[in-house]
Amino acid sequence: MIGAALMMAACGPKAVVEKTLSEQLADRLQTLQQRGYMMGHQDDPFYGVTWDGTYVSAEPLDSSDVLRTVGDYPAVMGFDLGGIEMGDARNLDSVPFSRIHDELIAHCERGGIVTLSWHPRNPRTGGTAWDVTDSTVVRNVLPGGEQHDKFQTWMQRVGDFIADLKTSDGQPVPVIFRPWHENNGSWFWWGQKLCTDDEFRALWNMLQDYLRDERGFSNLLWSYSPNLDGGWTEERFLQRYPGNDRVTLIGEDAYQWGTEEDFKTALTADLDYLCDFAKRNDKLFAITECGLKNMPDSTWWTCVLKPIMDQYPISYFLLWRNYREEYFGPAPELPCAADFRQLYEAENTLFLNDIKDIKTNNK
Ligand code: BMA
Repeated sequence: MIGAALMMAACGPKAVVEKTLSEQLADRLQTLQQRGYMMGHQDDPFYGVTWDGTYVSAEPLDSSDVLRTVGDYPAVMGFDLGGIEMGDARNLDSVPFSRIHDELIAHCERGGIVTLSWHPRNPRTGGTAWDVTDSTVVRNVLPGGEQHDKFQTWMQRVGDFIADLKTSDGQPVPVIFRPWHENNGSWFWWGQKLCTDDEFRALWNMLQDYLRDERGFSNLLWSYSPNLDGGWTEERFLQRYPGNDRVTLIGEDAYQWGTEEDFKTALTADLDYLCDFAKRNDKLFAITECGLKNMPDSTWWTCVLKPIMDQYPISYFLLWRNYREEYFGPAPELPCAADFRQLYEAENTLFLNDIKDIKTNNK
């Protein structure tokens, strides 16, 4: 699906066609999608509903609420870089970056797939990513803006973290990279009402040009994921879409915050549009974040989410983190555990053991 990078062999008459790591990952995702959709979980190995492997110790506990519930790891693990831009030792959720580095590589080495998001601080006010008090932030980090130099340092720190993501044999780890997410909402400083469409695209391009071209990272598979909208039209979606040459996977973050009916209606409408867009444009599609906070409905996965997902070609869905007061995934102690086991048993839901025979290079 994705054009191969042509590389001439140093010697010999034949041209050797070699795919970049991100192209190989895209092929792997395509192949796996024939089997079903993968289950993903944010911050899976760091902490859970009843345990904490982050604050107590920087040492891995080899735990995971998904593993504890069904006996297998998620196929996809998500991690967040928020705080790396400040040079912090821990991310915005107190996970040491050294652990993020180690667990990300460990998951890749055990045959899993990894995705990185980034909730950078507000470079103008010093507040969090959610500080939307100033609508000139994006303009100011672009070239010529007051915060541009500072933001270059921030991008460099992201780049340095990515440069270190190598397996024990020195191979870079392929990563689904998902910056500037939920940009159609206005709760992040890069959101809909906080910058113009052109400013948003310039922000996307600046980061991508830096990481992809200047730093030369060909292991990043770029993912564009706005938030659940319920009313996508081609015109609306394309407003901020960075372009087919800049994106390999599209998706959206889809939480149920209101009623089940409203969620089902909105998600179905969105998947109708987005999956069609993905097909027409040769893109992968994923539900890049999702969940029902603290799971008041113990059959939500099999009665609400799964019946919808079953109707579409979806690469993966990623449940958000299991933090004590705010959890979106399963745990054996929760009433939703039985339902999650049913989800796990389904033929078309893929966990780590269902995907590890297909390697990134499809060997
Ligand atoms: C949000 C919440 C926050 C968290 C952030 C980054 O959705 O879970 O508590 O800090 O994601 O992980």
